[in-house]
Amino acid sequence: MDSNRLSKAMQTALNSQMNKENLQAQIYLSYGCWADSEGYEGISNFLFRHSKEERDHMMKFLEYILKRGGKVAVSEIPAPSANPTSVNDCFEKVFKQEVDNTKSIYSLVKQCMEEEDWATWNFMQWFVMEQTEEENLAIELLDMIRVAGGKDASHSALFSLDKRMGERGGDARLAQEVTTDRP
Ligand code: OFO
Repeated sequence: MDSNRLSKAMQTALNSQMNKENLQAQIYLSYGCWADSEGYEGISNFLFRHSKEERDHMMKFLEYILKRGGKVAVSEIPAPSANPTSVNDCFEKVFKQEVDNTKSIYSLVKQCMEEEDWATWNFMQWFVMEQTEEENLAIELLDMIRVAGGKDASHSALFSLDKRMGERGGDARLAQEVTTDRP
């Protein structure tokens, strides 16, 4: 008897989003290494923490697929996109990535509605809220770099910004609440 409560198309879409979250984690990891090698310890720390949050998102998808009796397909992760060329570029890239991920989440929600898969629709609402928080966070980063002088930010402005980033607590509130034990 087939106990898989996900349609084939939904299972594929959830797996694809799961792997996308994993790619997001790799991208933040890679940017974190870039920031550290440029001497921005605070920004690097922020990006590493965010990488961990993206991995938790991946686990959240993984556990949901299993819970619904579906099959998880962990795929290879493409190489992360090119490293940033500056802090300004880094924050712009973070913003674009988050907006791109929001589009994927919305498309999954649309699919839930079309299939009338209300369990998955309900599960996806957490991600809708989370993406709003992550976009807000990315906008905040863009504001911070704009105030620091954008592309032409001075060394001392970047130094202060890095220090502030190092002093920040966790990132998005919802993401902090997720752990692999408590997805
Ligand atoms: Fe997974 O939240 Fe950002 O992308």
